[in-house]
Amino acid sequence: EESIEFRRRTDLLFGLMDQYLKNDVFSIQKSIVDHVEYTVARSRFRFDDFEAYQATAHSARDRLLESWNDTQQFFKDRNPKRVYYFSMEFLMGRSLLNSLSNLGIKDQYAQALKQLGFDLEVLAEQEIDAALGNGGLGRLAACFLDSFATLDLPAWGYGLRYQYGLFRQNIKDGFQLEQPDFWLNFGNPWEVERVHVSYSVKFYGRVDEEMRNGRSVHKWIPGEMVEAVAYDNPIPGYHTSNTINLRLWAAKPSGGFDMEAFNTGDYVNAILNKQKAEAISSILYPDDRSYQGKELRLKQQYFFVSASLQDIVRRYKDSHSNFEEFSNKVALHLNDTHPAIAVAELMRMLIDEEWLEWKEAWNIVTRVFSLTNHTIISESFEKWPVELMESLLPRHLQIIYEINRVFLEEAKKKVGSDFGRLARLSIVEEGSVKTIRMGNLAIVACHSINAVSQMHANYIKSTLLKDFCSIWPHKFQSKTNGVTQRRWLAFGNPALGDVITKWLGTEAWIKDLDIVAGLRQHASNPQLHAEWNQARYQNKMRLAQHIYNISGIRVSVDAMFDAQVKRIHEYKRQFLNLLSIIHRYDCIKNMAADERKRVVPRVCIFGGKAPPGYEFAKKIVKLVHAIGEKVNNDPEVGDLLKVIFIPDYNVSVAELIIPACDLSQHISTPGSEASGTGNMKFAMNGCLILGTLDGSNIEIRDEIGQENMFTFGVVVDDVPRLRTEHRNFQPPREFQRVLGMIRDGIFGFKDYFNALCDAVDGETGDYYLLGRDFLAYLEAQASVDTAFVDKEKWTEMSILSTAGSGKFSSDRAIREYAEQIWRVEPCKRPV
Ligand code: F58
Repeated sequence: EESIEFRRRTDLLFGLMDQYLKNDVFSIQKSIVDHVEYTVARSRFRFDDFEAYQATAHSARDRLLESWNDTQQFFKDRNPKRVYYFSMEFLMGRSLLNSLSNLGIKDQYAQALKQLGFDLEVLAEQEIDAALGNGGLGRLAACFLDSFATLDLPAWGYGLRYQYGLFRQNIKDGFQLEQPDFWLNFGNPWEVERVHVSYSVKFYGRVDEEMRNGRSVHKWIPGEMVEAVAYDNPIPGYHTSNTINLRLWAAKPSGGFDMEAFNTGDYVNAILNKQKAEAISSILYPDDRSYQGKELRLKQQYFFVSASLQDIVRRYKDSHSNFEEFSNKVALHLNDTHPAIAVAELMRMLIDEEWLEWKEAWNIVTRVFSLTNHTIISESFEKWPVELMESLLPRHLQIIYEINRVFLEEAKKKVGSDFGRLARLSIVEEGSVKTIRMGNLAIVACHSINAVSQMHANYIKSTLLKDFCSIWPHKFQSKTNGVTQRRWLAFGNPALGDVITKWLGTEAWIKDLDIVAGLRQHASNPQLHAEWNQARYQNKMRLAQHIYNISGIRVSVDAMFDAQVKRIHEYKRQFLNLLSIIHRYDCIKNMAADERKRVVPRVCIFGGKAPPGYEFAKKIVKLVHAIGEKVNNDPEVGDLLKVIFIPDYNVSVAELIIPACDLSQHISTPGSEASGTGNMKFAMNGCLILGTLDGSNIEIRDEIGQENMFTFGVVVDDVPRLRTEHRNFQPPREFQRVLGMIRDGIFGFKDYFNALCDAVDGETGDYYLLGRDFLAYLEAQASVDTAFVDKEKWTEMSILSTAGSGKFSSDRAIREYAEQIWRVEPCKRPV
């Protein structure tokens, strides 16, 4: 009887949903209008752009969910080895156009909306960016998700659902003001709340030890419990029916906790305490360069790691009765050391909850974990005070001590009694404050640790990771970063994308970027030049309009658009760029009128957020504005030079700027940028690069050719020596002159910028070597000007830039990770 009933229900369900939603224009229109009425609850006859966006997003979401459900079912049936990407940050940006384009239904949506009186591109602007990341690291994670899905890999992302993403940057009188990012205020159609997928996460308390069957058993009695609730974000692949998942955790008060407080009458305080739980997933920490030891950050890290591991172990146990197959079925990747507590948590789960022996558990842990390191600066390695760890995660501290004890024993066999070395290798740092080095913990446990560019790999192997490298050389490798050409070229720059497709005779480059090399054979074709420049011209017009809208400044699209857009940091040397702009201004002012006719007009564009507590960076923001104020209003200068700051740089602003620039600058002091990924986005879009020999600039040069970009400056091997020789170095006259102009108050705010000048010519020494590089930089800038005047040559270089960018697709990067680190294979759902 039961089976008859089951059949009846299945038939009914099958009849009701016998096929996927239809994607013809009429069906799409109907679904949008239905959502206007039933989801947004507006009249189908009257809805504005925002409501139209919401309805369109919900209609797209329906289609994503179909694909998501079936992909997940397919993975479940096939049960392949899966990779889980753990990251504290996912800088996703907007989803509407990306989802529709990946699903291959953008044109139908555009048409459907047009007939309803709406423009899809305009509606897309209504979406608030999902800014759950600071910069390169978070955006890399987002590009990787796109590649996972497109390459059909059985992968999931795991992270935190922050209620406040990265702060919004408002500019008032040229100063940066940070405003909260209320990104969830009007709902988020791109996520699905899974109230039934939730796990308890424990904090504080004590550990009891008892003997059971001759074995000592640890029991963690928590002092606080918080519920982690899953929010799933479907991530569609391009030209595939696979849609993967980004699962983000939100903190909610735990139901079963502290009932006593209610009963003892402390009703109000009990509720207030519960609300505190939600603080865990409330805010993304803005990049403050060095680790700060904030308890809430460690709580965030443990919270998302614990929930994710519980979820993964539960899924594994659905189809396995023991842990023998775990490392053949699961790969866990740590995006930097932020989720490194996962190492101790998985040990704890396997030993205390699954009753494995230490050795068995460690065997599993060391097979499943791998790590990417994204930094060169040792201060960014997180260290947690032992005292904090002992109070928040008492059981984990015990486990970490044991891991360390066993490891140091091993290490002694290799390095003998070189105690200095052992102290550097140790997971525990004995200083005035005893700390746990999360980097060391991760390195000890991971089977693979990778850098993000070749140069980064070489550099850290001989510095930061030297001691580890000497005992475990096989663990270290390099995986050069990449970016998704779908968001950053095909969808973000459709005008140029169409030209590329036409000349290659195929759209296949959207899935296989190496194919763009085929443009090389046409690089000097005048017809291609005309189409190439026409596309780029359109993009420049769009950016010029945006600049006018935000600043009231009209810029000439015939001028060179020169951008430096990225987080603001001393090592990225925005200050060097500003000093050269002052030099240019000074030269123009001192020229005779007929000489000025030979000046190549430039629009210097800056964008980027300064970390809120970083005074130097905040002064840079102000200095850009101060220089702009002076230069942009100088009638003698006119169109020859404009200095523009585009506020609130984020993914969608980047999508507007990158396709429109002629030149982009990546001028960090060699040995300070691990890789950089902005350079790849610009190069792909045919924008020429002015850069130092740092991070992935070097590989870009190798791919697109030295003759197609502009490089300058000191080389990494000389940097340490030059730093020590600072006292004997006399900075060039030109350098001193421009600093003098700032100090003299030519740009106003006299004295306010002294700290910037002191950092490069004061007693402390010019750590980032601006003075050393200044003349070489000016020379490089002069060759940029010369090249720009030769339009044909410039266009050819631009085409060759795109043609040489095949390597910098995140598809290449992810394929390498999958084959060489995770050993996972595609699992493609049939159409
Ligand atoms: C960046 N790191 C590197 N960190 O600086 C950049 O060279 C590289 O291309 C990129 O990673 C991707 O590999 C980075 O963005 C952060 O944002 C940290 C987040 C946590 C707080 C400290 C900064």
